[in-house]
Amino acid sequence: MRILSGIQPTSKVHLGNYIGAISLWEEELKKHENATGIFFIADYHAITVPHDPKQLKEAIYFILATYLAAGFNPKKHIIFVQSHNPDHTEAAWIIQTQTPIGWLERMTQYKDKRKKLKNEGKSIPTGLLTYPALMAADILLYDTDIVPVGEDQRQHLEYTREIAQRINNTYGNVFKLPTAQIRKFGAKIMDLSNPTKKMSKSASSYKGVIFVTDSNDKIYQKFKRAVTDNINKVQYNPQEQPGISNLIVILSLVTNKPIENIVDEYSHYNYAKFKEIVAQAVISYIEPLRAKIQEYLAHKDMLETSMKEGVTKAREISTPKLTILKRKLGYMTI
Ligand code: AQP
Repeated sequence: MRILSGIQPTSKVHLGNYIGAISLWEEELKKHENATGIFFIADYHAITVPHDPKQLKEAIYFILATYLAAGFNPKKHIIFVQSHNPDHTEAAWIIQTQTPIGWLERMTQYKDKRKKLKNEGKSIPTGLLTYPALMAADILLYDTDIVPVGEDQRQHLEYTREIAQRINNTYGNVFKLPTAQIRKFGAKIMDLSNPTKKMSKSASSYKGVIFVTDSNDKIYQKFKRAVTDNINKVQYNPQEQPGISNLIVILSLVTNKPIENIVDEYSHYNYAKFKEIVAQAVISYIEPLRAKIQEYLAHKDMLETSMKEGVTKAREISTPKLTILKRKLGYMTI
């Protein structure tokens, strides 16, 4: 049983990435005791939008330090940097050639990011369109069973299954079909200052984005200014009270209490007091994690050794799979 997922080093990890994705990886590993976790740093995905080369390396170290701080053991699991394994880009090329272009053009994330770049007067990188083919390669090369992700990746996972099926139908069985694992609550943590928008690394302002590196005071201030409504009742009602409902979901995930219990406990609180409770709970959740990340970042030599060992283990799985794919397509493999 293999559980695979990744994060792009486009900037620091935010609360949405952490409680929407990383904590779900932990839960999945707990559920499937003998599973191998394959967790990578999706650095080739990070250049599908304009990026700063000076910051890429630091962001890669940061994501790796976050994985280790979250408790994923690199001796037991496989933790590596995507660009260290060329099998991904090679398989992605083949997968792209088998993908009807309309399948990629209809992807919501492509349409949203394209619109944003256009509005900023920037050109649209082709990689933004072909990104899902690379993501399919990331997953399919490892005979992955489960892919724990946030809601925004659902469509890419559906495409991954469709293209795997299409290649299997055309060339014979090559790929295992993976299953997406998406949270019922918390699959889409919203921006605190704009609760109808996803909390995102590429937000135009970070007023409503909680980074795991934010100081306690900054976290407190961001929650204090979180946008709510004038209904003035703490209740779970995402349509009419997206801000308060988002805070309820966040509190539920960081305290591991069901939504109903949170609502029962706090329904009589005023918003200012409730925001304080959520801020304190998030600070208690993030503080130890932030300290561990800093400890790992102080030992870059150790992080580099871990990356090297991780990619060796990754290639033991991905290279034979790529060879099978190439043979099925009629290539000579030597
Ligand atoms: N707001 C979110 N709520 C829940 N899950 C989320 N994820 C991202 N945002 C939220 C999940 O985190 C994992 C890693 O995401 P990613 O780094 O691949 O990039 P992304 O999905 O595109 O996230 P961002 O932060 O919005 O990055 P940018 O702005 O660079 O695009 C994924 O499992 C994702 O679903």
